[in-house]
Amino acid sequence: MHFDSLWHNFHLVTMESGQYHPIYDAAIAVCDGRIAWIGPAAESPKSQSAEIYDLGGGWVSPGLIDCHTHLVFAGSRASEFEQRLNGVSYEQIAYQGGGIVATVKATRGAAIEELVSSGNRRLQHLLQDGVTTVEIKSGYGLDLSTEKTMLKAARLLGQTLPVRVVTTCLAAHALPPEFSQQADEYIDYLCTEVLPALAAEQLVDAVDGFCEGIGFSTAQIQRYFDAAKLLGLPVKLHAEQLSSLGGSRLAATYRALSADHLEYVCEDDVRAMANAGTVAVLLPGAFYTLREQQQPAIELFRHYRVPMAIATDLNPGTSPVLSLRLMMNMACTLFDLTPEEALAGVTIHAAKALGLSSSTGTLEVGKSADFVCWDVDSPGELSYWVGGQLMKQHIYQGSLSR
Ligand code: DI6
Ligand code: FE
Repeated sequence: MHFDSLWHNFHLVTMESGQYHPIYDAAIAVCDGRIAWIGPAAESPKSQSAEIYDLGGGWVSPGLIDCHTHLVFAGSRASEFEQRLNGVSYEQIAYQGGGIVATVKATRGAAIEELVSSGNRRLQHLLQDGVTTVEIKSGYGLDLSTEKTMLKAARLLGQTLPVRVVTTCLAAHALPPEFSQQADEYIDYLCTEVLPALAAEQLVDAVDGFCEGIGFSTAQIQRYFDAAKLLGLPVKLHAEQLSSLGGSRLAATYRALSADHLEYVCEDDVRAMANAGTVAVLLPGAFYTLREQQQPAIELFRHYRVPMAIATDLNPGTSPVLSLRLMMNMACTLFDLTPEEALAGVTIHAAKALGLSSSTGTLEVGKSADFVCWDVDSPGELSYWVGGQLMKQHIYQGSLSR
């Protein structure tokens, strides 16, 4: 059997079918960046020419997948956090030009190099925490040229760092000032100009919107999704975050990859998601930052077998989160997921939420050799420890990155 490298001296979890499926004293053989063989080290294949890597103990998991981030943006909203905790109200902050509008303004004024370098700094934190695949959304440009720049910045990050970057166009995120009071006209502009132009340059892997009272209505999202469908692009949706509008049900009718947030989801929504194979993406960082009280309906997702993914939602307003492992912990503590469900949520189910089930998310022969070796004595510790640096080695497409 031919292979390029053989990795050994660890236990591993494959996460096949969303369960640990542990293999003790395991080994992985890699050929052309993919897993060529996996099993107990005692049975591992031999090759004269292969490079041998001893990982020095610990547990190996599939590389983690952060399937929902807004990590490309300019400016900072840290001062708003300080202001709010010093008693300044949201309304006053918005009146002073703060909030999402502030990020749009800063992002429109930024050169692509600036977006790449600040995005790079944030992405480094995720990599330190075991991420080998990340989704990055646009949505702070809200005009064709800036949305394009954001997506190009995201693609550049994927070309320079040891991580697979999946891009999402989130042009229906908020209403830009030049379309004030004209949400329908803005949606027309997205459908006729923005989406076709971005798709033509192959900058978009999926299309996302913000379906909310303070975002866009289901009727507006429907038109936007129709335009995405015509271009052959898969969709996903920020839905049921602050109120129950039926966005997740609508997304399911488009066979959406995922519906995200979902604190206010109802049983009909969950049933529709189950029938469509739509993944529920849980974002405990936004739940925590907003001090939300309403919990997503975990029991319903379990009952209808809707796969649950977990992501950071890394964004400057509602989720300034730089650790996916912290989100696993919060999903357990705040939403009652088990550590095994939490790990499935950042591996196999997150891969499904990105349409990448055939290439990553589990440790199986034929999949990309994306894996992480952790300094832990059991896989449940990945959800147990709060903070700290547990990653020992990061392997992306069969190469050791750190
Ligand atoms: N939901 C949110 O809570 C954020 N975006 C979204 O779709 C807000 C993003 C921000 O405040 O910058
Ligand atoms: Fe988001």
